[in-house]
Amino acid sequence: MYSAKIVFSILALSVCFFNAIGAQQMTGLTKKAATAVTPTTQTETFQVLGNCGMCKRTIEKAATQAGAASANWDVEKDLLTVSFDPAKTSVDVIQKAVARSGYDNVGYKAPDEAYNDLHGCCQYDRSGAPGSAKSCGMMEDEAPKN
Ligand SMILES: [Cu+2]
Repeated sequence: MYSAKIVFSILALSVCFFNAIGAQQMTGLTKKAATAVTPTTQTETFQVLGNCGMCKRTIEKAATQAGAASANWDVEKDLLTVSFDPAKTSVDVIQKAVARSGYDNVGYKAPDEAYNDLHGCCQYDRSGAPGSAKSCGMMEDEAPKN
């Protein structure tokens, strides 16, 4: 009789114990989920016309100066992929900056002065046909490295 009582109380105790652990794990999980939401990064890909490796550096520099955390321009596809914190910048701001550096893109057309200031081989075909003029593809190795 006596031992049965002990067994029962041990059982009851262990149930309480495991419930307590379960509750702790739950709160730990919800806390983690709440903090993980804070840093947001948005990634967008859009068309930017250009010719070569020199264009690539100018376009990517304009995008990062406009607040992009990372920028990668694909010379073959004429596509710029940017990732950024939407609290700090936007696709619109980045596209404007890229246009101001001389490169037509889906959002904005570059000012003529900016386009004319580009290196001769970087003066891409403005007709909009992607990849239509890779006139300085062979000069990529000679382009100045910054
Ligand atoms: Cu170029």
